[in-house]
Amino acid sequence: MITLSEYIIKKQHEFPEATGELTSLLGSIQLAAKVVNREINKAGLVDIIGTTGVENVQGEVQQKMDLYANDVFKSALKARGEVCGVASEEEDEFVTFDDQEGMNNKYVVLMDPLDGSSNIDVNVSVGTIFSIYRRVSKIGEKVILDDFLQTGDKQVAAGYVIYGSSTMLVYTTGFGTHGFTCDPSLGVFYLSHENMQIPDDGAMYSINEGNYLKFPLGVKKYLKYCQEIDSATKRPYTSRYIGSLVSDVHRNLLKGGIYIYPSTASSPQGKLRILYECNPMAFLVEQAGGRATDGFRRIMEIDPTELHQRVPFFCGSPNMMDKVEEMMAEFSPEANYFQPV
Ligand code: AMP
Ligand code: P6P
Repeated sequence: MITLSEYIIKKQHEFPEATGELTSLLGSIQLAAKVVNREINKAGLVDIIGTTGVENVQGEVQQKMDLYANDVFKSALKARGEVCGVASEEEDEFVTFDDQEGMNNKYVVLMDPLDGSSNIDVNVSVGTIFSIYRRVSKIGEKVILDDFLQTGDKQVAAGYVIYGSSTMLVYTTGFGTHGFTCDPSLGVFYLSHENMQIPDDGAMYSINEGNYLKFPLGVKKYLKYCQEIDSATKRPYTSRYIGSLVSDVHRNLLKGGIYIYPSTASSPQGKLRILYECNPMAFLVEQAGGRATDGFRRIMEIDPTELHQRVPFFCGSPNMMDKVEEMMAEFSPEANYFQPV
């Protein structure tokens, strides 16, 4: 039973030149995850559920847990002293660690500190998503926006924490996707899912079908395909949608499946943010043998232009991705994306 900390250090030794900065950074994320996990597990007992009444830059009402998780991860990252800046779903602008120590660091972190947090009040799984890059600006100077606006294939590491029936931390540094389960009696993450591999095929699809009328034509055609009766291809598939990206993708990673948050007529760019939701999840799923696109383009090749930029997000088993993209390609992007309600 190898712990997460032991595993991270073991992997560091495969890089003789490594200084230990990434190891230390990953350790600070692990610590923050344990602190957030402790509060989530008693959210009903302390005044930390419900909303703050404040809207974030996304126009979404911030949950008290959103802000709590955001502060815990920011503080852990700053205290550990390995990053020069942080971007977060809960922060309008990126956060600069502008003391000299901070400016001398070479990594930046982007995060969704608590994804799906509206589920907290109803005791449904939520998650944290993180993405780590090397800065592109000069070490010793303040971090700049370009340090965050990098394509997903430049990620050094990415991962998520799922606060579910058990708490897991799943991460990749480009050499496979690996899952660690927390033993709550010790507060220690142990390796439980080494080198996760998503099944090539699945029989489960995750999408908010309430938006059906606004979906692109290609998505509508794919949903009908999923619902047709064809025992040879295990259809009709099962519809499973938790309203928590981390939970839906984690289940699909293990069982096979596809998660789709497409553009809709009212939200042409979809809902999910490329930098701290889609890119890290795409990295993890690709490292597990799956695929992630916007229906046409590989997510990790899309050049981001804004910190909170949204993209349509299709992610999952490769054969299911092939099928939905085949149907998306039958329609022009205009017909696909701006189909009147
Ligand atoms: P560092 O000097 O600690 O910033 O590490 C330099 C590079 O080595 C990192 O950007 C990674 O590409 C790799 N590396 C270092 N430590 C680890 C680790 N614990 N796990 C995976 N890759 C690592
Ligand atoms: P909808 C949570 O707000 C989230 O960002 C993802 O975790 C989740 O999959 C999606 O949005 C749910 O959005 O519009 O279906 O409620």
